[in-house]
Amino acid sequence: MSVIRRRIAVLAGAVGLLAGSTVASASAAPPAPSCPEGWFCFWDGPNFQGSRGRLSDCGVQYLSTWGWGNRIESSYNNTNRTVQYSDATTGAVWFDAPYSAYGWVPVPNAADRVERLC
Ligand SMILES: [Ca+2]
Repeated sequence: MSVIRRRIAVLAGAVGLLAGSTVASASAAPPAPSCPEGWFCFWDGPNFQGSRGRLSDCGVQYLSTWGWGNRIESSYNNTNRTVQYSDATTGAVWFDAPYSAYGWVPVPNAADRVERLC
């Protein structure tokens, strides 16, 4: 009889552990957007959804060169330098700090120029 009671106690403990881990994963922060170290990435949709583009070079690049003009809605700068986006039509300019993610860029679907400041 005591063996059975012990097994029941072990089972109850296992169930408690499972319940605890479920609660922990539900409250965990969302995973970081997928973008390799040393690159800056951008997405067609907000919150890192849809197609992803990525660049790494220093200096100015025109996004239409890569088919990315006026498309970007979220971005993640996984480099050690600031990345500057701008919209030639309105003159709007915004910055992605090093190692920072932006689920919604300040001016969506407007960036046509990007510059990694090195
Ligand atoms: Ca878009």
